[in-house]
Amino acid sequence: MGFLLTKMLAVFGDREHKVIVVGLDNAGKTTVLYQYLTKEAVHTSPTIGSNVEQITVRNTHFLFWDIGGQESLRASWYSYYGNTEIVILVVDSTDRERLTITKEELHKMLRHEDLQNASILILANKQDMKGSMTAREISDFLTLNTITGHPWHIQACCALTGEGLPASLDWMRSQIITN
Ligand code: G3D
Repeated sequence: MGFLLTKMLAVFGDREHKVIVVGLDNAGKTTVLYQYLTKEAVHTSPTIGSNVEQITVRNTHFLFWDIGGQESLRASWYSYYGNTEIVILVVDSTDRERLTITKEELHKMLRHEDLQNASILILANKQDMKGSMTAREISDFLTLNTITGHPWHIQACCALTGEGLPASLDWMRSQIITN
């Protein structure tokens, strides 16, 4: 089968592209996921364990794994890394105090061998809230400009209204088409 045909089947065919959604508890992971699913904000409860959802965006099938962010669960994030094509790191843009923890978790993930081919999408969530950090501030704090081995993108968003999320899906899809 020709390279082009193989590529087209991968992008537009039945293949599912694994996405893991990580971030500290309360960052908005579940709300983001359900917003992707329903285009409407839903009431959520803290993620326990993992939720898996399939979402199709213009014929590209994503399999989203929503991974719990509580401290006790973060130690097992690595067990979900195999075959991941995209990592979504959801950040609560109002949570200045825990941004250091997010930074450590991010750079630890980037070093993990199972994620060497993954693209990284950072969602600067809760932009609707007063005093939230801008995507630029979060980018500087997380030193995203030092990431050289992975394609990455930061997107400001509000998971409650969905603002910014369509653009994030477009970026994810562009990564699948590029790779
Ligand atoms: P998690 O899955 O990362 O633990 P959740 O986080 O999706 O459960 O969200 C945690 C809380 O943040 C929820 O509030 C949710 O409604 C809220 N939230 C998520 N995204 C946004 C956002 O963009 N803006 C605002 N203002 N709130 C958001 P509750 O009150 O249900 O705990």
